[in-house]
Amino acid sequence: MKKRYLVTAALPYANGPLHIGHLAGAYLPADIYVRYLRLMGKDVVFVCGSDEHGAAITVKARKENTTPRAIVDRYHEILKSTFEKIGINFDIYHRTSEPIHHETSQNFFRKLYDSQEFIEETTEQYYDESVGQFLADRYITGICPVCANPDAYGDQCEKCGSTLNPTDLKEPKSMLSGSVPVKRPTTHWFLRLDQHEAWLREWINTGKLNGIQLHDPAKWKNHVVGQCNSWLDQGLQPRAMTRDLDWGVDVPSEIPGSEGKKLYVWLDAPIGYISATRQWAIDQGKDWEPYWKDEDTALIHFIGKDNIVFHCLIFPAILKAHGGYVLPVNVPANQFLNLEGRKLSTSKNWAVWVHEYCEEFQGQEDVLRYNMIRKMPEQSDSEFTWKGFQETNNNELVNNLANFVNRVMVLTHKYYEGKVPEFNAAQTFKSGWTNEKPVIQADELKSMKEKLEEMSAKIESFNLREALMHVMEISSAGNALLQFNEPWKTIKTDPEQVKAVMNMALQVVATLSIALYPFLPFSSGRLRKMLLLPAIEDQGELDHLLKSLSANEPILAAGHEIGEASHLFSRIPDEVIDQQIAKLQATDVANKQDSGDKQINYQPMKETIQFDDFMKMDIRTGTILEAEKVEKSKKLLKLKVDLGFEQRTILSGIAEFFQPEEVIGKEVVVLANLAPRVMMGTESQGMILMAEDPDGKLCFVSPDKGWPGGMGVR
Ligand code: B3M
Ligand code: ZN
Repeated sequence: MKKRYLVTAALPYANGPLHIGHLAGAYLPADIYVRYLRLMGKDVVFVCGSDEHGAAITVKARKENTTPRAIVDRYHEILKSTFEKIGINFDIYHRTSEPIHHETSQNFFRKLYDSQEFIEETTEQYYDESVGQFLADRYITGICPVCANPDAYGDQCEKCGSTLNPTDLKEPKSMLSGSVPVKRPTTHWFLRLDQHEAWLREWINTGKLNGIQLHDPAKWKNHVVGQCNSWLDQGLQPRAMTRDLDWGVDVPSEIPGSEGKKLYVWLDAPIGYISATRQWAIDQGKDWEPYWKDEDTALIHFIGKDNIVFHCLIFPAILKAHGGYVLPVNVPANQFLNLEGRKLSTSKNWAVWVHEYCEEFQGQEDVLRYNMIRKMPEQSDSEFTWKGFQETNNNELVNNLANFVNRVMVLTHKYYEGKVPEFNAAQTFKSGWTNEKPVIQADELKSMKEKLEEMSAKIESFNLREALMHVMEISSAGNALLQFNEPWKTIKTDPEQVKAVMNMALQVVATLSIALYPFLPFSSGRLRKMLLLPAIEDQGELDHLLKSLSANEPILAAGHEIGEASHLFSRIPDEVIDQQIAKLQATDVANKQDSGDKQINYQPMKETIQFDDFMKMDIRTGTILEAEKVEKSKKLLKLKVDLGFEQRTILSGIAEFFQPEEVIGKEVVVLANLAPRVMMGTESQGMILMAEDPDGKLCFVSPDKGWPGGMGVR
């Protein structure tokens, strides 16, 4: 392990509040990791802040008819207080509009300029003559060349996800005035990314730079390395590091041609991590430089998957070009969280807003944290549903954790007047881990220590969901300890054994009060209070606990007095969940009204059929293995579908709605005994079932993920 850690979480744009996708993507994983490092007694600085530049901000200001300054001031405050409420414990939450950040990023620019890392190039860019302004990529809309979406942006099509250049768009329009933009020459500074390609490729894939091992590539997530390599394989091109804008960090004025030019937001934003660290050091009377410059620092960036190339290729290239800075040892990016079957969307208000949650579910911050970890999109996209939220709370937090803690508290007060009972080390009882008889307390402490070590290993490899499950296993073992030994029955017949069992159960609660801290800090705090233990102070408490357990020392001494029991979690009733679902449905209705389709034209019902008619259909689950366009057909895709027991070729009329590469791997439902039919020269051996909306738009009807193929549907 390294001597010190600098952990960063992506700087959120100060153009909107925080939603659960942000939380699950970057902030919660970073917070868990940092809390864990502190429990292990490590030297850590955890920085974040608002990203207050770029088109994200100016577009929002224009929409709301106000200034960028007003927008960032408003959302910076909302973001900052939301992080506090949900327990994300940054050492500093900074802002890129602060003078210290402008200075830091200008110094970077100067250094790169002086060391000839830039080439100056004049290119043609879109210019809006009616407003007299060059157009940022986000200010140009037009038809997507890939999927024909009429509202694609100059940098990206949000419908098909393609990365675009403004000049790729068909029929481009300026968002500022609606007029057709013209091309005009403009000069910018481009970072020679092409010259950094070779070392980046080696560093990403082997962890080596100039023969020195800087990181272990086996610890990087596959999808992160995969995304980097796919960029590298396309060849890195010089990338403009400046923009024609009036909001952002000025290009240093002594540089000829700097007038009207601002730093590209993706140059200034990551440098924001450095400015934040500098400000933290000033506030704390510390030295910031070792955290960025000493080889014995582990720099770790927590981000969402849409930020991978910036943190794994472009920012490392900037750091290396500048010289003197460490490179990240890992960038454990997460994938995306979806909400009730759809992509989270700030503009469509399809989100659970964290500040609203904190208002409506006061005191239940950890329920959201727990759910976010259970659904954390660590390796692939995942999904949040309100029903799932309720079930997880009721089945896991209430039935397992809260029940266990409550039973231990109540019984300790009932039998021992709230004092940890003495126990005779030779007393045996049934193990909560295996139900084997007999064990002594030392065995149970050892099992618990092993679980904590598994938890640590999972956190260190960024498998936070599994890490939390290990903590919950400790709670389950505590429950089982009580269930197997039934102290409420044996209290009359074998009081000495009950003392041993209850003493052990209290050790489990005390252990949980530390092990839960990274994940559920509020509950950890409540547990510490209940046990009358000092609050966690980030002083290596877990490290000490592991040492005590290794030495077979109990955590709570016999005779220690505990406090009152209070409820950790309570059941969430249906009404609360229904309300949240209704809120989302209202959003949906509002969105539909906005887009004009006020009246839905439902298809008339077909005539009634008998059960036997239905039973004639052989409907099966399957998975699409291959997909290709059918020559000369606009509608058909040719699919190879795995039905488990055999593979079928099926022609499906979905080509207008899906690209072949989108449907590969899709789990589908197939009408399998439909008579084969030849279309465009190919025999189609079945039909994929799709849902159709009034406009004829199609969507898949899919079984649950991982459901086996070939299973009957009825
Ligand atoms: N603000 C993009 C985002 O919020 C950007 C991250 C900056 S991290 C240096 O997804
Ligand atoms: Zn598109």
